[in-house]
Amino acid sequence: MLNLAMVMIVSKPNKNRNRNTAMKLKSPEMKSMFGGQPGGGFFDLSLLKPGDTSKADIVLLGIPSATPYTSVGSYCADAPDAIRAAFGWPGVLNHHDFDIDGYLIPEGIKAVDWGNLAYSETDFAENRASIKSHINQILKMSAIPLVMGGDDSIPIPVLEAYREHEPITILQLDAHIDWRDEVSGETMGLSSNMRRASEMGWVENIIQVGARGIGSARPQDRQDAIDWGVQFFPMREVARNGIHAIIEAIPENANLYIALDIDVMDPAVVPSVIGPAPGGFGYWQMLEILEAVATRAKIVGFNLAELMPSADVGGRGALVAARIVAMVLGLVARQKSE
Ligand SMILES: [Mn+2]
Repeated sequence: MLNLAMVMIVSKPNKNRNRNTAMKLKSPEMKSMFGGQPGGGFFDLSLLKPGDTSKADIVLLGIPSATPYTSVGSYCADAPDAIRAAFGWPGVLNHHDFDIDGYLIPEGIKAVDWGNLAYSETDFAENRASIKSHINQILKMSAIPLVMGGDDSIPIPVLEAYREHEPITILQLDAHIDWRDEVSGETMGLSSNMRRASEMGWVENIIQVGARGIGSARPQDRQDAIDWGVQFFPMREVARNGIHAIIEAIPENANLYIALDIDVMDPAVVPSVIGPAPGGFGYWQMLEILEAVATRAKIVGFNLAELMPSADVGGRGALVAARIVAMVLGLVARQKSE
């Protein structure tokens, strides 16, 4: 009774005050303070069209959808734009980046943003063909593609594009191993990407980091991966032993493709995913991995998948995703300038 009375006494005036301030409160953004990003691409890079033929060292590409499961549709289609909107304003690339200790993109390196690929909600084979041909165009320009997905079906057609190029090693960062052969008859969906990759003759090694919890794999899926030669670093092991063994597992000077499902991050850091799993990476741990990887191997491609803006909390997940893409951009730019 006493508690209830206290609640009633304090809650009534507070309620009114909250309502009044809520009406007056505005929510300004940093990028508004410094000039917004009208028409700008990721981190205010030049925003071009997919397939633009101007020479670049690094091409960012938004791929909203590839082969969505029809049960859920293209639930990550808004992610590329959410990632672009999360950070950046005119001139920010002229600032000192404290996470990489210098300009994010060293002078002399040209990175561009191709915007988003068009996609169909019904013709998934057409989506895959378009993705493959655009990535192939980037590779033929001797540029490095950095892909902003989209659900995790996107790596399948992206990896297809490496067929005519040097053999690759894949570093998958994901709470889930994605070795299902099919789901409801769909073999090209988000739960099958590493199995499909394993069937590509130009994929030499697969290293999978971050698997955790339950719901990532059936025992036979995991066994098939081990029989193929996958080196697993489940999250429990990484939490206990650190990242050194992961880096050692990557062949030196390998052509490394990084397939990152943002659910590899802890849900407290990135809440905006369809399958949150407790116990994931923090921001600094992810940076340590990416930086160490960049000293070991040549990054030939990258994708970030599975950010679901509709489940985001105050844009927090999109902001972390944007910083991860930015760090990969910075690391690849440094490799290009060497
Ligand atoms: Mn996943």
